[in-house]
Amino acid sequence: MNQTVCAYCGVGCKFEISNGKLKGVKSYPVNKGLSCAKGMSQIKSIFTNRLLMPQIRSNIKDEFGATNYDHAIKTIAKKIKNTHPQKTAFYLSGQMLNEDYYIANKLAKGFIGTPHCDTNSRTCMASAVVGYKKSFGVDYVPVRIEDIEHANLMIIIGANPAEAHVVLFNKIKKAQKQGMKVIVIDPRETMTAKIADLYLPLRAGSDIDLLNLLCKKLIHNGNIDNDFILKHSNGFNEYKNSLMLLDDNKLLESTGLSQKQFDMFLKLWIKNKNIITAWTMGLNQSVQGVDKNLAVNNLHIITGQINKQGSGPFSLTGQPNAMGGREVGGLSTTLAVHLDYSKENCQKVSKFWNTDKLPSKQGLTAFEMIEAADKGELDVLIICHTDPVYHLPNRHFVETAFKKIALVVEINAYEQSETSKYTHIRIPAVPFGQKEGTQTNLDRTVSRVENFHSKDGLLQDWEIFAKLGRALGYKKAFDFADTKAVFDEYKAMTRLSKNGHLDIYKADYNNLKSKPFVWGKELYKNNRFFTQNKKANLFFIRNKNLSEQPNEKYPFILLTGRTRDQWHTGSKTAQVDTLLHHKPIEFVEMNSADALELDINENDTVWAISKRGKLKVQVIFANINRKTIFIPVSHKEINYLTDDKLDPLSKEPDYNHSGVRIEKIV
Ligand SMILES: Nc1nc2c(c(=O)[nH]1)N[C@H]1C(S)=C(S)[C@@H](COP(=O)(O)OP(=O)(O)OC[C@H]3O[C@@H](n4cnc5c(=O)[nH]c(N)nc54)[C@H](O)[C@@H]3O)O[C@H]1N2
Ligand SMILES: Nc1nc2c(c(=O)[nH]1)N[C@H]1C(S)=C(S)[C@@H](COP(=O)(O)OP(=O)(O)OC[C@H]3O[C@@H](n4cnc5c(=O)[nH]c(N)nc54)[C@H](O)[C@@H]3O)O[C@H]1N2
Ligand code: SF4
Ligand SMILES: [Mo]
Repeated sequence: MNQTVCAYCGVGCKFEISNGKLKGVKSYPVNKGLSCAKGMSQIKSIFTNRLLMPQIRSNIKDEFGATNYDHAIKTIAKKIKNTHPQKTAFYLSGQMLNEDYYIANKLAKGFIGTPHCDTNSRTCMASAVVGYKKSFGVDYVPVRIEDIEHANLMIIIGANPAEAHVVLFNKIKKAQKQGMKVIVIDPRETMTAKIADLYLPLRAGSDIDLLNLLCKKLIHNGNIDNDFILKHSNGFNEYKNSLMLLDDNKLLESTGLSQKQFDMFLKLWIKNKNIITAWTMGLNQSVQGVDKNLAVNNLHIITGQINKQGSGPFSLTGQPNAMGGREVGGLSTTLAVHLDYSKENCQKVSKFWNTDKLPSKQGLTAFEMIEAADKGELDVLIICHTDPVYHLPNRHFVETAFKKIALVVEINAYEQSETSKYTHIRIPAVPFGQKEGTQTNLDRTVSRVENFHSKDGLLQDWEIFAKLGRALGYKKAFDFADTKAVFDEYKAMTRLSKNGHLDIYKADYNNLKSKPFVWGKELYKNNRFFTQNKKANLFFIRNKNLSEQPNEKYPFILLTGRTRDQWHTGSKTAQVDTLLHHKPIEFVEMNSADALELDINENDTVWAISKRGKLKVQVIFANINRKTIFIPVSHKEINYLTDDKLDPLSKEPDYNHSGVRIEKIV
């Protein structure tokens, strides 16, 4: 019987297909038979709303005309050949399979010779990547899903797994029944917060203050692991000395929490033996995203809550293969297989790919590409499996910049992307159900994705990139018999990673069907980290309040995020009737006291307005902090409002903290 892995969230549930329905696979260790409504609904979206024909136009004001793969690819190849490599960019996606990602990265960096090959994971996980690398020396999530069964306390900060990682949430609830305590830290009382043993409605953007206060108290009270600190960490004294200078009252005041709430938090930490802290976009998507990650890592280092069963800093990956993309090297800040740009790494990779085209320095990140386009520095942009006009911040600016790119190519399986309005060539790809390969879930489990329908004459993403590679003259480098051949080349390449830590080379494509492979199982054995002296790094950080601050004109802070049954733009989920009942697509959560002051009732349609743009939303009353609102990303126009500040290191956007006002429509 055919089995495959879900194409939505990073949990990576395995399904079997029986009688035309998807069903969770009981024997699969990740989901053990569980699945969610959105995941199961995918069977209905395979053939709905599909892009089936290559399309072309020379001007975005014109209608598209039908074309074929050969002509579309030849046109793109011709343009790339006549363009300086630095003016060509690729924008990929954490929803691509490893093989699709590998070929796109190989083509962009290895043969076209552009370093500008980034992915939408930049908007998602980049802060976690930089945080892990700074603290532990390598991009490695040191917690597995099964650790939850062994934890005594789970802190969920800036994440809403009840809606975003449903099956993981079920596991959390199950562990809670067995005695694990749950703390949820979020400015909104989310579906996740509703089950918490302790819910802390902290003020948006104050997480660093809260975590610094906790660390300060733990050090002060002696609730730290001195042995671990001494043997396995760097920089404790500097860290501690700086931390001790912070004012407790100011830290607490910044969080908006009461002394009693904080004391309960501290008490729960001290009382529990094994602790996991899990986070997602509430920390990552911030102008201080890396610092917020470091704040969590610091906490786990000083308490030795890492590298032991049931503990650790657990960044929850959002997209199904964002982890795989990081491994392959899809971020423009890495080259390939966890190798950063350096002379030595470039030589290794050039030799492996047998090319002399490799760029020597890292390239533009997602939003930087838009800034470059705006300055007229980008002539070709190839987009695959993502919708940047929808998802990048400050959309009016993004749209203006897109209009300045001579050739925008979009590879998509479905119709109605926002980006297609700015596209010259659209190329259809086969989606989940028709494509095959491998993907890596949020806890480093590599699994086989199988197809259960034929491709009906269409191509899978990697086949499109390989065809383009051949059209550019690189026949040998892009001559692959099948997806397995791509995987085999990729896995061989993982041997180049630092001491072979990314040990995917041990996996076997065929065996992955029945048995998933977990990479890096031995990585932090004996608490040896991947930094120069094998110790974890502590960094003193402070909250610099760099996000847009509310003011008289824009008194609210806008938070944005997920609802359970919709997947981003909804090119698949919004087509399935049964998924439209859970929550509306375009709403705003408001505190009823704020609404009352503005004479707004529940269900009223209002304007949400920021410095950058405005949109219409329907009001829902919710238990959310005063002067804070939430609009889901299922509202396709969400990013007309959002701020385009970026974290200086990870370049991840500050999606969660834009200043807005609400106006009643009369
Ligand atoms: N149903 C569904 N599931 C999905 C997705 C989807 O589109 N739909 N997308 C997937 C992807 S790509 C991702 S990245 C993940 C995202 O997974 P999550 O990050 O868990 O989902 P979000 O809804 O973005 O939740 C972020 C939470 O952070 C809170 N928050 C905002 N600002 C702050 C802050 O300053 N401090 C704290 N402590 N909290 C804050 C928000 O109120 C929100 O509850 O979901 C994945 N799963
Ligand atoms: N305001 C705000 N903005 C955000 C976020 C936020 O929290 N707030 N979150 C950010 C994050 S974390 C993320 S991950 C992004 C997500 O943003 P996007 O990646 O833009 O959103 P999706 O709708 O998932 O886009 C996936 C696209 O791939 C297409 N597709 C589906 N299957 C296939 C296939 O097999 N092949 C190809 N080629 N295409 C396919 C779909 O039709 C769709 O157009 O949004 C980011 N933007
Ligand atoms: S929890 Fe995530 S991986 Fe599992 S079925 Fe739902 S969307 Fe798919
Ligand atoms: Mo994401």
